Amino acid sequence: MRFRPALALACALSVLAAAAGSADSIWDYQAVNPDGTGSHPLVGADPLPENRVTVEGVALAGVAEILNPADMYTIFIQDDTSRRGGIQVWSGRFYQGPQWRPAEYVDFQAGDRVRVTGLLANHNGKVFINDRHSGSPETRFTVTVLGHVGLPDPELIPSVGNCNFFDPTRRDGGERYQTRLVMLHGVQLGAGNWANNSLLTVSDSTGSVGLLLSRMGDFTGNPRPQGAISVVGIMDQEDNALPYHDAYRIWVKKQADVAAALGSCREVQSLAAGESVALAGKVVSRVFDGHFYIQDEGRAGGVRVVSDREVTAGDVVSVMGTVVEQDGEKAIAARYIAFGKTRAVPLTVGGGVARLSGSLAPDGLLVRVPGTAGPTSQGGFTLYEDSGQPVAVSLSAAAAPQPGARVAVTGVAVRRSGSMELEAAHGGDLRILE
Ligand SMILES: [Ca+2]
Repeated sequence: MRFRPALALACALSVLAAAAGSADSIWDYQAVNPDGTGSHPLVGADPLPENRVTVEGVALAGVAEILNPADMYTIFIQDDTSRRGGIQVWSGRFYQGPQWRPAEYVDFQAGDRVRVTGLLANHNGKVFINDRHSGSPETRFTVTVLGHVGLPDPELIPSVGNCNFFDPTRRDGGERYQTRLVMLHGVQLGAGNWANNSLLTVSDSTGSVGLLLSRMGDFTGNPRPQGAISVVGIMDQEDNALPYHDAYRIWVKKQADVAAALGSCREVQSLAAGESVALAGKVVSRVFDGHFYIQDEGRAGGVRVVSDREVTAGDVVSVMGTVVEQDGEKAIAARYIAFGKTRAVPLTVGGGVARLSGSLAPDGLLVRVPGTAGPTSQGGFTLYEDSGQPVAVSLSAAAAPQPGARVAVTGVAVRRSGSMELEAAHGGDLRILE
């Protein structure tokens, strides 16, 4: 057969294209089994050159912002080409001995775009890249700083109940946000020391989740926040027993990433300059050079935001920053702006939904209803509300609770054939009450 260079080139290109097209994303590497371990075939694969993966993204913290670089090296990488996916990279001095730190583990800053090539492994609910706890150069990962793009905008998590449970489909829950920069607004701080390396909790009406203060942070000696707070940090999981369904936490870098959570824009006017504050789900009204205005959706008030971020009238944003005075008015100098989301906390209907009708009926609304589990049925169960009335609950991806269990069901209230039903999306919508 005659050699046909054009065809050979075309074949080579198509092979290359196929290889490029099949390159998996960080999100693909993070896919989970029902027990929370990684399901990608390269997770835990033999330490061979062909089993190494290459990922790129933005470092969410600098080399000395989270763990002590004298003992550990870690990068939290967020996929900046997609709205989903992040991966941690980790090595410890203990396993590397006197070679610490190997030359491959270079310095980097928060906001640097990095490329890492290495081996995937499971770690307590995360698929990460590590050196397999070996000092061998063959298992080391390599890190390249590609440039500096700055931190991504955090993503507002609608409520604690959206991030404190395991959803293997990753449409919601901790896996949806894992190893990405996130914001929680309007949460209460639980018990525990306000100090570096302290693990606390934050909660709202939908549940609680961990809050880990960075070992290398500036929390020790700074005042413990009071009242409702807003936090920006890295969504993380550290569950030391299978199944890896629990122990989600927001890993916060600095005191400045925690602020008083305000409800309305107007509240800024009564605060002193220098206070850290946050507002969630506000509407951009007008944009000027170096600042813009946001207002409450109900138009109760508005406030200036000092920021060069590109926004457009009508954008919904959440803002965290410091109260300043500018041109004679109180404003927020933005440290973070989260785009396009608002808080979506279910309406708690303590007396039940079955009795509500007409203009009071919460048709199509997300509600949270406490009650007692009754008999299971095809695709769901009956909930006996505290009023004594039965309501059908449909579960698309969760097992029904034991009859007699005290539960709170979150779901969309829908009217079918004249009676109200609750449609729950996932296991996080079903909480057993103590
Ligand atoms: Ca996980």
